[in-house]
Amino acid sequence: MSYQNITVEKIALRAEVTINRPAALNALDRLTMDELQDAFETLGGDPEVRAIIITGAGDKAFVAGADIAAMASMGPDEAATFASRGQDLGDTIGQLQQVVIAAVHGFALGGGCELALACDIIYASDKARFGQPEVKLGVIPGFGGTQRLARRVGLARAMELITVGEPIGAEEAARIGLVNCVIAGGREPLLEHARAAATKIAERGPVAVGLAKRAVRQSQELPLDAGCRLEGELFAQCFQTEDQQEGMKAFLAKRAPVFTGH
Ligand code: CO8
Repeated sequence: MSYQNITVEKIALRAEVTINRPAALNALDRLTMDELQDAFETLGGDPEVRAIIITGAGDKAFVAGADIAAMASMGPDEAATFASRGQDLGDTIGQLQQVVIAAVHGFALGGGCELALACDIIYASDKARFGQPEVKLGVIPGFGGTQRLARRVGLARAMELITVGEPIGAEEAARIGLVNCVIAGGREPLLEHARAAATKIAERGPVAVGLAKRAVRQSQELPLDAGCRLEGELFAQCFQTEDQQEGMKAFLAKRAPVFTGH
């Protein structure tokens, strides 16, 4: 997989996607969005990839937002197309069987914060800063931020972040539940933490991980009873798999399971 603005590396059942436009603080332009869409669709169909990490290159930013230079001359139609690129990418990440981990070091602003919010797990370095500053530019979040931020941190916090537009640091982001945890020491220790989690996920039953992700995500939109019914159906589906047989046999035989994803 060869791209201009991103790199994709596959190592031992996990993949790392790195947004690589450090001169523009990894801002998302059309090409970068298209490359991300292609990369996630391709990785989604790859049985050799069981967990995916997304991060930003360089020491300053995960992603400093959608590319303001590219957006400046857009009219409403072009803006709608651009936003739907972002929405499609968020949907793709949510629908992948693999868990997607955002490893955020430096700025995650606007579309960058929204990209992280579309992921399943967010780890932050102590130098991470999160924000939705769109109102400072006379626009609103367009990549799911008004929806996913409120669902993750609650209405009050989301309303403040989106209407005041000031960024928050990593510790505050952890305190309000925007990120899973904060890793001290900068980008490398953050990536090591994300890789360790991805490696553990890759050792689990891949069908089970995918169904668990679906159960958690899909039930966010459902009443409790419907969510529990969905969980029951997906739980039963696990019992059609070789991995269920293998996982339980291995436990009873006191050995490590070998999951194949079937
Ligand atoms: N877009 C384009 N270029 C950017 C962006 C950006 N979002 N952010 C930074 N850059 C560029 C700067 O223009 C600068 O370029 P140059 O060196 O050529 O002048 C370079 O990156 C370095 O940036 P700074 O010199 O500004 O670095 P500082 O350390 O002084 O400041 C900041 C860092 C605070 C991050 C600052 O760059 C900043 O405020 N950036 C803009 C942040 C922002 O407003 N983001 C939100 C954008 S709007 C948005 O994301 C809407 C999403 C909805 C649609 C999504 C659909 C996909």
